[in-house]
Amino acid sequence: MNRRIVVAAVASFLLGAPVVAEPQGVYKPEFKMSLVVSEDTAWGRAAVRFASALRHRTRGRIQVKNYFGGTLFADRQTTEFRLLQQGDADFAIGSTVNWSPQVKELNLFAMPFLFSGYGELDAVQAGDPGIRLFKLLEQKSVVPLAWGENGFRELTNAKRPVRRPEDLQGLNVRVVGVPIFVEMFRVLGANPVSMNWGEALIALQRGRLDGQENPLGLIIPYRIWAYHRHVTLWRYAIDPLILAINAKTWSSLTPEDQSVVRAVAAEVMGLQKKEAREGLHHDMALPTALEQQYGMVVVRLSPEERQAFRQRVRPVYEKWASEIGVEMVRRAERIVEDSRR
Ligand code: X2X
Repeated sequence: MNRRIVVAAVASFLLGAPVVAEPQGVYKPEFKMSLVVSEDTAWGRAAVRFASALRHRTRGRIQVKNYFGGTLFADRQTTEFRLLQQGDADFAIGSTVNWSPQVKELNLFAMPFLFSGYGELDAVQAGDPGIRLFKLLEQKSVVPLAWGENGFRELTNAKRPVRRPEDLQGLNVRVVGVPIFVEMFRVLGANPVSMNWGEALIALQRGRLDGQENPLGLIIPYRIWAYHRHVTLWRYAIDPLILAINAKTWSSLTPEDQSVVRAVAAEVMGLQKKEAREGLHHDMALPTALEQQYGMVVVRLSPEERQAFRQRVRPVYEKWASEIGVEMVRRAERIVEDSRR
């Protein structure tokens, strides 16, 4: 071979763009993020922070677009997980309630009156049940990145203060369309109505719902106080969030970008959890703000009153212990007990 050609080939090998260095990830222009709620919640704000921190830290390589208010799913919010599995959503910050039809073990958090404090929840998430749940998601083509929190689900209604199971008799209560909630409200004597959150907001405005159940953090941004005067703090179920990514999208990222995504997810969701748990409205505790600024009547249950509800829904609890897997439920119960001591 002509010497000049060899030199030129070597030079181009050394200088040419493709071989100089491993190219940094070049990705599709938009990664889709699914959310059921608006950006006006701790949950939604986390998505805004996540997108902007990722853009920054990857110098624009990863551009996440947030689809708030369930705009990515044409169907029920209980199919959000499928969207993520199929890659129609690259990311989602989803509620374990909404994902429980596809991952039935996630019903653990909806087990009535199992959790009453955050310490117990953290211990369960950090322990075997939490680790196993994350593995189960991975087996379903979804890579979980971090836990977050919607919060303890409380009850609001337009009719009367609810202190005893009897007080729920005959109330139309909107619930997410998952069986465990429907069964619980039936056992309590209410008429559970399943609908998407978006539909629930319209039904609320039209005065069609006597009651609904959601964490306190959603009552102000969604003006639930304008339709329901009463709120019962009963902590009947906890609603963790999970920030997760579709497995194919995940493997399309360079190892460096995967580490950035993991780190940003942990930071942002740590902050989200903190914000949700602080439960403040302009420096005021949410129950106080709901009472003093929004005119709600807040019912705080005594341990005995809470126990009465717990007793009533026991058959539902037992049924779901076997659906979820008795071993995981008993393990969670033990961790809860231990962390209360
Ligand atoms: O639909 C609800 O109630 C909400 C917003 O809390 C969930 O997505 C589970």
